[in-house]
Amino acid sequence: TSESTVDSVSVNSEEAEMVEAEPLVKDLYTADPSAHVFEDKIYIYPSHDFDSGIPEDDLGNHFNMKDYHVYSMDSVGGEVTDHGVVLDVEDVPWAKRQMWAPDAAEKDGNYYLYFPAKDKDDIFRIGVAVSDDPAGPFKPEAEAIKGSFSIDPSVFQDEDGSYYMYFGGIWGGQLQRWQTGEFAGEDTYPADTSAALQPKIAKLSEDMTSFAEAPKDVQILDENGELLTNGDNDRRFFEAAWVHKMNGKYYLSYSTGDTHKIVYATADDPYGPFTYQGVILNPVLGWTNHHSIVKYNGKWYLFFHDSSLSGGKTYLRSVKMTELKFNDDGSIKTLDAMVQ
Ligand code: FUB
Repeated sequence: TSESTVDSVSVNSEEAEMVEAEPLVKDLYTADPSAHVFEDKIYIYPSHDFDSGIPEDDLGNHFNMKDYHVYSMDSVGGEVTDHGVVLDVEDVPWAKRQMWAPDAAEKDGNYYLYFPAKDKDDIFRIGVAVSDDPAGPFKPEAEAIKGSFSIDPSVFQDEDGSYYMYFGGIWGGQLQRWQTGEFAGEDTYPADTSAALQPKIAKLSEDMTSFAEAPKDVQILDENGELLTNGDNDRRFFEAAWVHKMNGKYYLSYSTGDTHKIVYATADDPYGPFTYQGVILNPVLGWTNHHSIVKYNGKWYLFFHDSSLSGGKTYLRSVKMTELKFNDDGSIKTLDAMVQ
């Protein structure tokens, strides 16, 4: 196994390419990087980690973030500009705490920052804030997106001009509490041999600030066309859904959570069904693994995080980037991030 593992690893890491990447930001802790190319620059929309003193637990209460910064780069390897605080939880009327992994999208010269946070009842919802500048600051809508729940929104713009939000996360992300469509007071999960909980998809409305449809399940199938099961911890969805499109194929990548990998599945339609393909990134230093994938100047890049700068503290992470490579058949080459 690789020295970067924090738990058991079922993939053969001899097949993985080792990458050495420096933190892009060293004066703050940053995580969950959602990268986009806007106005010919790379913009990164990460979580902003800090030590709030809350002890670690399985619900992620130690991830107690309260604001977002935006970063930009004019070129790969170039200077990283910090655009400062672009949204603070104090300025979001409906939100109470835990500003987790955000994403951004552009439409008609406006920029939309999508973010999860717990509301006054400690239920995760997804909000949106708007700016005419990709670097913000962003003005939040007064209410969370109607019908939204759980965490980790990512917005994919298809070639036909449609925008879709993928979202959801189990354990602390509360997706397991929405199985009936209503918020349940306690956690229940499917049996290990039953279908796993799926990420959600909802098409966005023309104005980008609401869902145009009720969220639907995104099915992830195994090689036999069966839904991945809840007990298949090495492959089933946990959190951090991201979609990119290459050569007409939709690639859904996500974190397997308690097995700490970024894996992917492919489909011919944004709604799926997706078929599991393999591992993109083996476990990194720290419990969480969260990424984005973006094309810039003809090359694909993986943005990810690890806890190397904080010496392994899971709630103090740093964003990194590396080139992502594909095989001729469109499959993705597996990476291992070196522990530094
Ligand atoms: O950063 C807080 C949470 O940790 C994110 O929302 C998850 O994806 C995980 O990275």
